[in-house]
Amino acid sequence: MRYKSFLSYVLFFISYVFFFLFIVGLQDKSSSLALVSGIPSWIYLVIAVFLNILALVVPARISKPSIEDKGAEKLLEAAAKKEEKKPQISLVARFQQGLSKTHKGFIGKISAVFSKSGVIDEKMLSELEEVLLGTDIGIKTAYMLFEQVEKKLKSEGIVDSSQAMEIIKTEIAEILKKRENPLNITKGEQPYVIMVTGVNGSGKTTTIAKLSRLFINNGLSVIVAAGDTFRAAAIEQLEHWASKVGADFVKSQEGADPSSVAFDGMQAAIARNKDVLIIDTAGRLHTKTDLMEELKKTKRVLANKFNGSPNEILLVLDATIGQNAIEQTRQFHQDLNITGIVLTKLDGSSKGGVIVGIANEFDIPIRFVGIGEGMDDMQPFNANEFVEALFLDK
Ligand SMILES: Nc1nc2c(ncn2[C@@H]2O[C@H](COP(=O)(O)OP(=O)(O)O)[C@@H](O)[C@H]2O)c(=O)[nH]1
Ligand SMILES: [Mg+2]
Repeated sequence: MRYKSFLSYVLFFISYVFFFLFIVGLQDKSSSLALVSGIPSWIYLVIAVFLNILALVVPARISKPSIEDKGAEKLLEAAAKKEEKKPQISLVARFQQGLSKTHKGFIGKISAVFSKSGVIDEKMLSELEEVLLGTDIGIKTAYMLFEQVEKKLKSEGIVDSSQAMEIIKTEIAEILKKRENPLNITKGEQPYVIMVTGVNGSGKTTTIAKLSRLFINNGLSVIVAAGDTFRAAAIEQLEHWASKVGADFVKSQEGADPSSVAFDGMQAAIARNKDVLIIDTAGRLHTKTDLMEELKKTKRVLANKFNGSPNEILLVLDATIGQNAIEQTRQFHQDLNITGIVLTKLDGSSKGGVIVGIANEFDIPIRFVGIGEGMDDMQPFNANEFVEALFLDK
């Protein structure tokens, strides 16, 4: 039991005892319940009122707010605190810092092979192959990358390991460049509609807040619709972020049909003349077909309203799950025809190499990368910047 509520109950109880004494004193001056004879009964009333006020005020002052069971609130407070504490460093430095774990977990493993001996030979090549297969880029991409690198090393007669590292860097950059295609939104006659999908916890809601902030900073007006109706906390979380970044907000009650929330969002976006509508969606496990059916329905409802809507179906992927993100992409893409990817939590992951596998296996633009929980911790994906930061040995 929490101290705060326990103390309130005790104080309320005592105040009612005094109130009772006041009533008794009014009716029967000689009652044995009057504790001290001669005390006017209004004194009891004063004490009762005083204790009542005390019950309301004192516990709030002496106990810190508890965040044990507050779901969304807990997440939000933690995120806000982290944002406050974050040192003010440049965007590039933050990006490099965000990728430092992946640098160690991916590039570090490759360079460890080369650093054993400066000269490239067959033994080293087979070690390189093995190491690549053990990274998060996925087997298919690992084989392809190895073959390309081996071919180049042999055809160019390269024996120096630092040159070999450059070749790997170039190959990775080539793969990533194909998926560099920033999301450019211009004000149009109808709202630009973005449906945000992904499994629970991948970072959808946070990404929506970051996107809204970015668009608003670019002079676009934004409205968000709380289409994840499975949990009340998810609706609250989005509402909080929307008001924080200055976006309009549309919601329905918990358990409502997500496609109807999307429809309401569309109506509101049109009525309020908003440039961008961003729709949050539920993300229970993608293996449950009903989730995909529901997402497809939302997509249909949007398309029925305007041809070509939704303009963008973003898939939010959590970099910490490594290779599983490749399988998630496959499943979501198969059902929904994903038009853009956001890779989040690169800052907390050494498995960010998966981005290379996703870029190689799917013809889907990587729109943004998330490098933290704060509102500015997301950047449009730029292959060169990404590769430079990834290979940076700090
Ligand atoms: N470190 C880090 N955490 C993130 C990032 N994006 C989201 N998160 C955190 O991941 C958790 C789940 O995010 P949320 O947006 O609620 O996921 P959703 O269930 O897909 O809507 C929250 O604690 C977020 O603060 C990121 O880029 N980096
Ligand atoms: Mg969410």
